[in-house]
Amino acid sequence: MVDLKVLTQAMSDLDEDVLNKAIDEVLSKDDNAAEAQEVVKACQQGMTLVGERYDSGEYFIGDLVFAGEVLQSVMDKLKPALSAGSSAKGGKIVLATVFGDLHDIGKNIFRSMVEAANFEVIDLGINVPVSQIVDKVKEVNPDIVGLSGVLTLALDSMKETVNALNEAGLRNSVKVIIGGVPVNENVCKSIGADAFSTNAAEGVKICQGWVG
Ligand code: B12
Repeated sequence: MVDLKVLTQAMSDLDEDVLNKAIDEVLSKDDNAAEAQEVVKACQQGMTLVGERYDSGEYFIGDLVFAGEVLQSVMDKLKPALSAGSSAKGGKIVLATVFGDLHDIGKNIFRSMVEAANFEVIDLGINVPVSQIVDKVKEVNPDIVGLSGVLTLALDSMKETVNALNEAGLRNSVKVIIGGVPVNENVCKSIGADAFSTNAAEGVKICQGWVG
């Protein structure tokens, strides 16, 4: 097992060499799906430290953008190992970072993990207008709509999206899951979503439960 504390620190330090070495070690092993999941968790904790170093003034915007790229490349490398752990058939998800919000690191982690669980993901990107999400749901008839956001104002966009799905008569044909730092049970209820998660792996489990 790779040292997860070292990985968390390496993510926090944006040290690609250490990260790549550890990931190569995981990928060189057979039956590595569980360890790959642990690596994702460790890197996510490292990302929280990156956020703290930004808040304290040690890191700047450029470091945050770079951190997002590093984490995405970790996810890309680990994807084959993560998918090897899942043989169950997934469903179809329309996924978006909601209107007004440009943060997509968490959305992309969720996308990588849910794709690894054999779901088909139609990722609409960031800052996605409500009407675009509704139109895509009409067009592709997904099982699930996943809404991501980390800004407080993203919660309003999530609510507007759920309302618009209702008005378009589509709400009962999809499950809605919301994710990102500001979501919690109360928010989930007030938005009218079916589930929430601040953890991508847990979100994947919820989605798997829905498509059975
Ligand atoms: C990285 C970052 C940025 C990067 C974003 C790069 C990118 N490509 O995403 C950049 C530099 C561009 C940025 C910009 C801004 N940011 Co910023 N940013 C952050 C930071 C440091 C980390 C966020 C992050 O990526 N976390 C790591 C990911 C992995 O966590 P996550 O998103 O929660 O995702 C996990 C789960 O929630 C879940 N999940 C996520 N989505 C989904 C979806 C589904 C369906 C499911 C099931 C699960 C799920 O899975 C993920 C993995 O487990 C936070 C501070 C912090 N400490 O959090 C501030 C923060 C979010 N930013 C903030 C702000 C204010 C801004 C700016 C407005 C700054 C400015 N003045 O310009 C702009 C935003 C512009 C906009 N309209 O969006 C504030 C938000 C305050 C608020 N309450 O609204 C924060 C909290 C910083 C702060 N302390 O003030 N930011």
